[in-house]
Amino acid sequence: AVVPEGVELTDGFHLLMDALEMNGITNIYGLLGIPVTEIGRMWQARGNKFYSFRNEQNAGYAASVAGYLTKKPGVCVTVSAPGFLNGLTALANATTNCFPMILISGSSEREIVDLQQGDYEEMDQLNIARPHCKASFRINRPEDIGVAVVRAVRTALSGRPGGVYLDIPARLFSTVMSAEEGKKSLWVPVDPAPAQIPAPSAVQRAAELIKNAKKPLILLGKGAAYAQCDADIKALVEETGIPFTPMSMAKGLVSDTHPQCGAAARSMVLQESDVVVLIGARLNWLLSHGKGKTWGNPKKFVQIDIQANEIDSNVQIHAPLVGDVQSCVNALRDALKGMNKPTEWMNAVAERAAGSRAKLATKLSTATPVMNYHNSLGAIRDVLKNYPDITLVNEGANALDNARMVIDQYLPRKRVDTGTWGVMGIGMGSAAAAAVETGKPVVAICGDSAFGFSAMEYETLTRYNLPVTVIVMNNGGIYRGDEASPEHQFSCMLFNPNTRYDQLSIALGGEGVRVNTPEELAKALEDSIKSGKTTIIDAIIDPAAGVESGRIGNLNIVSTIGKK
Ligand code: OXT
Ligand code: ADP
Ligand code: MG
Repeated sequence: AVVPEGVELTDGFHLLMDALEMNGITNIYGLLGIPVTEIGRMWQARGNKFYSFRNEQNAGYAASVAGYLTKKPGVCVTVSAPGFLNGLTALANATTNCFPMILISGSSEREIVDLQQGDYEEMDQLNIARPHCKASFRINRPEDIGVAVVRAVRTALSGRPGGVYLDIPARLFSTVMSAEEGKKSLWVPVDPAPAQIPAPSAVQRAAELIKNAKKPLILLGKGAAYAQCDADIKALVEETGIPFTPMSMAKGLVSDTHPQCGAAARSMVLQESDVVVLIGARLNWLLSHGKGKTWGNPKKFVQIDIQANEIDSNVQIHAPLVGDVQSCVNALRDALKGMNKPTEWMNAVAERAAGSRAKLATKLSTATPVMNYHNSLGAIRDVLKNYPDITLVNEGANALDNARMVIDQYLPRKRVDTGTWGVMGIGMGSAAAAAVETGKPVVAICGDSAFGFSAMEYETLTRYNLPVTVIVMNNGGIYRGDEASPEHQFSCMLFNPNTRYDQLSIALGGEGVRVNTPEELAKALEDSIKSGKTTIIDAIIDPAAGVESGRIGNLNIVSTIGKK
């Protein structure tokens, strides 16, 4: 539209920033260049934070973790085509994990892209993003920026949270309109993540099933952690006496040391329970699809989920409770008032869990010439016990699975890991976001392979002075560091054994320590947390200590005819 002379102007850049600010966004994670550079500068000039990364994938992981931790969409800004594609991996991962996130990318001009005339970084980003997120929107006019941001926020947050893509053709950023009209085009969505109340009949059905169970089990997933109704969930657990077991990122939602925690009796509770109450956890591969020998006795499921068609995704759900976790949990608490606690079962689970914990404890303190996953993680666990509000970021295979088992979590949303996809590379982006969003220290335990996926982002951590301690579990390879190499070649599973992750830290402006014993590791970790300085601890682990694929070796495919 032509704006009459003398009228105060605004443009696409400013309207976008106004709309984001109005929606409570203060932190943007991203990587700048043509055509989005000015967003970063002007966002900072307004007193907001732009966290500038070295690769968009890591900026995207940071945004998605910010979304998970805060229940507000995390925002990532990237340049066109290649930058967009790097960010898209993180957007897809966010959607897979049900984390709210908005990826905003600059894009090339439509008339050139649509005729495939070879524009600078030409790509049909809108359509490429579409299958990887909840919605993919393009903004064509400055007066639509407000509505687009509102739609993106509401889409990311409502129902099952997830990713949204916002495509902004370069020219729009500098397109002007009247400032007054622009201001009128912005608003904040009312109640963007509305409560969804389960039907009373569904609550009754679930309550009957639970009351009549002999061996009920509550299974907490990261959807329950995301819901931020921690006290209600703890009350459900305690009022009913039902043992619970957390999925990895739900660890600490109710403390791992709670007397009803069945994490250390996992295979027993999955097999022997007769009624399982899933709260914000999907029956996907991580739960063996609800069937097979993991699940032992026949059982009935109650499932609390906001996404109606998640119900019956794999096996029959006898009592679906479709709604938000908080409303469903509180409705169930009401309906279960006065329920008899399953005392015998509670005791049996507690006994098994105590036995497993005691057995594991003996392995955690063993002295070995070289550190293994048990004694190293045991040392870490003893230090972290005293810092319950540190966020633990965790990736790797053995480094992931053993840390999940050994390290207790005491508070909700203090563990961020490889999630639903089991993706390597979430480490440094997640650590950055956790430090920024919580304002508290972060410890990242990473396999040496896992760390490599985002290692250069360590410079991002030192640049912003983030209190992150990265412990690289240096066993010299993927799964193991002692694989035999074929003649005249270096094994495809190994890394250079001379790699010095501690020196990498120093080179990138941080502190670096190399440790060879559990005692040295504990001291280095304690010192690093106390100093608040960005640190890498290069922890030398026995190359023979790991196992192929960690705890999920059963999913690994091997040749049926063997080596030829
Ligand atoms: O009851 P039982 O007896 O069964 O015992 C259970 C619990 O009761 C007990 N337990 C306890 N005992 C005592 N005390 C306590 N406190 C306690 N707590 C629990 O312990 C056992 C186990 O319990 P858990 O862990 O709860 O249960 P379980 O059975 O393991 O649970 C099943 C799962 C599936 C829920 C669980 O295992 C899980 O969450 N797994 C996630 C696995 C995962 O996602 N792995 C990552 C992917 S692996 C692979 O693909 C890798 N890649 C390929 C690649 C990837 N992923 N991404 C990209 C972008 N590119 C490539 C690569 C490259 S891993 C990898 C790198 C690996 O090398 P690194 O160097 O990084 O790492 P290292 O291996 O260290 O070298
Ligand atoms: P985990 O990996 O911990 O088992 P999943 O990511 O598989 O957890 O499952 C999370 C589930 O939680 C998803 O099915 C999602 O729809 C659901 N969810 C997310 N937020 C809410 C909420 N506020 N209320 C109800 N369900 C939710
Ligand atoms: Mg390794």
